[in-house]
Amino acid sequence: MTELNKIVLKIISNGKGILAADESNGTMTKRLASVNITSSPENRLLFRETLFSSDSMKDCIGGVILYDETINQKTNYGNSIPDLISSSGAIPGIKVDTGAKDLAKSSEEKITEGLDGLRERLNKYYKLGARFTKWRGVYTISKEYPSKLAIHSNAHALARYSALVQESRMVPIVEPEVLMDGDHSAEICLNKTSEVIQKCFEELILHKIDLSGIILKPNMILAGNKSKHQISNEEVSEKTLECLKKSVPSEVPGVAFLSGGQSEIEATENLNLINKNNNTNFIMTYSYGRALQHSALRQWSKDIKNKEATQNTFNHRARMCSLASKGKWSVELENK
Ligand code: 5MM
Repeated sequence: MTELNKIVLKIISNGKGILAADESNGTMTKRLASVNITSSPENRLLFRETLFSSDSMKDCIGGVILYDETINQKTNYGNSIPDLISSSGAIPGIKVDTGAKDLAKSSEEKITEGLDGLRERLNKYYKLGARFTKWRGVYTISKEYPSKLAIHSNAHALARYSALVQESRMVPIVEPEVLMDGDHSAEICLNKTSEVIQKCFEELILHKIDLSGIILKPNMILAGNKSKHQISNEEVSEKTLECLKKSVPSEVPGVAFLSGGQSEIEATENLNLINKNNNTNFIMTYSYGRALQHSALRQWSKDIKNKEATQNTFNHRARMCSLASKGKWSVELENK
């Protein structure tokens, strides 16, 4: 077993998943504004350290993805954020892309940037304690999109990023996110997501990536959020499994889904069914941002000093996701 593969398994095995707390300041400002809290470095830190010191971190969270500001912050108790995360047994990770920008010659689509100077930034993050990283490519579905150009150029960037990360002895999370925005059918989402993931692996293989040392972070297969033809949770799990079976090489140890705008319950229930029906060798778990933090953020906004109430809310959500990653979640447990 390689060092990279060991890191992967530590993050995603045994009912653990990833807390995606890597919102850039712009996104975090929107999240905080939605609950009437001012977005300051102090408030962003307070919310995040409240989550990172929760009990469920030990059993349910194998890795936390951080944003540059957070990985450099010290907690209100004086230790560093990576040390706080490591003290629960979880691994600190870092978002290293610098965002999705307009794609030249197809300006309604996006290309993720951040390759310039990446090797140097990775060395710095390794010294701060990071052992895995994240890079997200974003794709939209419409009549003409995603274009071949967007599919190819984002896959190329994800592969170049992954090579630099593995060279720096860290695990790359490869996140191609096909957005749920639109009125497309689930069948179109299945076809487009499969095409996107297959191109990513073509490029990853070309760039000599050790596939046992990556985590794939894809979207689930859903109908567009404006489609009149929504599918059942059972169908989401079947189509998601179909997509991954035909698109992901067997050397990949596991998949950690993004929630992508699903509600907390939807994201939990769909993951649960994926695991119940899992007929692959891949570990299937979560790397949720909104679907782990939404209720906790609302609770926190009621009284930002009430650590216990926020942690209770977060613990429940993390425990439900952990059960789902083993196919053991139920409505009864959810409502207990
Ligand atoms: C936490 O949000 C991340 C996006 O941050 P920016 O847009 O501010 O860069 C995002 O990449 C996230 O990690 C994944 O999309 C998963 O989050 P969700 O909320 O979709 O589970």
